[in-house]
Amino acid sequence: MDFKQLVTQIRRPFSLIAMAFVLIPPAVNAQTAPLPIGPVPNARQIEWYHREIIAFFHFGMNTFANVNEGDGTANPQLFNPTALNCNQWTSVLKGAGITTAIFVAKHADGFCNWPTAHTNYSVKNSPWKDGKGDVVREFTDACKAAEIKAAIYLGPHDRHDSRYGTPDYSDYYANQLSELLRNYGPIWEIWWDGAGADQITSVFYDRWADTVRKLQPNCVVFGTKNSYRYADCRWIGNESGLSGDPCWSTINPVSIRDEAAYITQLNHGEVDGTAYIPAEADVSIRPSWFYHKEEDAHVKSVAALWDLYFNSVGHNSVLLLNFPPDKRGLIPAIDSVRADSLHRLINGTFKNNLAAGATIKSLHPRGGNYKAASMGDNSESTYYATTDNAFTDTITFNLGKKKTFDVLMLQEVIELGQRTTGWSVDYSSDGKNWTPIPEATEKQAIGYKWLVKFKPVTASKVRLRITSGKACVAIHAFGIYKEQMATPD
Ligand code: IPT
Repeated sequence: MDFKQLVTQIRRPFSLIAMAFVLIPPAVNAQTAPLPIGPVPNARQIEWYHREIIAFFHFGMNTFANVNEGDGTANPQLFNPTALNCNQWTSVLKGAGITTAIFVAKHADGFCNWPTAHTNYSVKNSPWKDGKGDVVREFTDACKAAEIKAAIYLGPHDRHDSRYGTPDYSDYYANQLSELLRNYGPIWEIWWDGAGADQITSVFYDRWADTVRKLQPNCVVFGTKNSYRYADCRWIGNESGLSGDPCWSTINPVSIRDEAAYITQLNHGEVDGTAYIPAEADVSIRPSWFYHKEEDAHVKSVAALWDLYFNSVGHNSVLLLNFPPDKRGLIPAIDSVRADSLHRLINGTFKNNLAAGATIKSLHPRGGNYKAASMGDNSESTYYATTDNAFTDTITFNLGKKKTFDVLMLQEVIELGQRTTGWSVDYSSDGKNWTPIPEATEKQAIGYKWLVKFKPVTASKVRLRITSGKACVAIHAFGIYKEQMATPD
């Protein structure tokens, strides 16, 4: 606190006690960290947010039956990939810069991609590798070799198993969970699809969650419907990868439980939601979840993937992008090329923050370690904050010279809760006349990351105005960029 601020404080009609507080501890106050507000993420969620994009692999009997929702009667003899190679899957992910992958071990048709001891409806009764194969093993081994985190989808819904919905099914599923979580190394996430799973009550999930927590304490839970109490992350309310604007990390858990009535809440979160359960936005790079040859011409374009990235990762969510392996057991080249291009677009664009090195002025700096320069320093641990009683701020970046940009990026300090509830960005070249960026005006949420793209603008000054918040401002990063594709490695 400088002298001028001190005088302003003292002039206010505060009580003597407040005045004494102002006079005595400012030096201490300036150095302490802001306190968290509202629900905050657990360690699993913090790590989850940092993955940004997770790959999904839908592969199984449906691939061979050429359907998306098998009825559970397809003959295991159909399952016969000719060239399955999970190292090829992980090399696609390497090219795409994706560090985590979820494999569908069992979809709702009930066919198991590993030789489980608990049903005959699995790869062990298929011609593939004479029934000696194990796709989960090949997947987890390939992930390990490529330093990719391996995760599992084990469909709660099962159209094959006659025990479905009964207490015996609870045993069956728990036994399968144990196999998968005990025998294949670290499993980073478990995906509890709500599709068709209404008969799976919370009694089932209490038991299954217990199994997950005992066997893999750090495993992230994608929870839906009756697994809502265990959810580390939630469904986004559509299968198009589109997170709402705003998209709060907080939500009331019943909105997850009773999803049909709360699709909007899933999509946007709830600003005063009582739990921190951010959204994982699932979408396929093709129209369907499983591979169909006729969709080869409909793989999402790079432009569509770029939009998707802004609407998911750029809306405070994690993007869960599905790459369906084909009947050979390989990711088709076209999908791989698109993913690689998306990666180059992300890398090319975000490698050069045009606001780095700017001279920054703000209205309410907290001082101490919470320097404005922290917003552009690429450090994980530093951030800018305002004084405790300043819930708004105007932060002006003087770029030193005119620069052209068409993308902006904001990050809050998620460990401190989602604080900002209103913000706008505008630009100027004389520091007097400010032009708003319409796409970045009267926005609400920031959270882990908020991205906006717009027609290129040229300016020497950019201003971030935090117009409302639940507590003092804590911004981890601010960046402006010019969209561009990095050249192939
Ligand atoms: C939908 C489920 O109802 C939801 O809980 C979640 O699992 C989601 O799938 C995943 O995409 S059902 C789908 C047909 C919209």
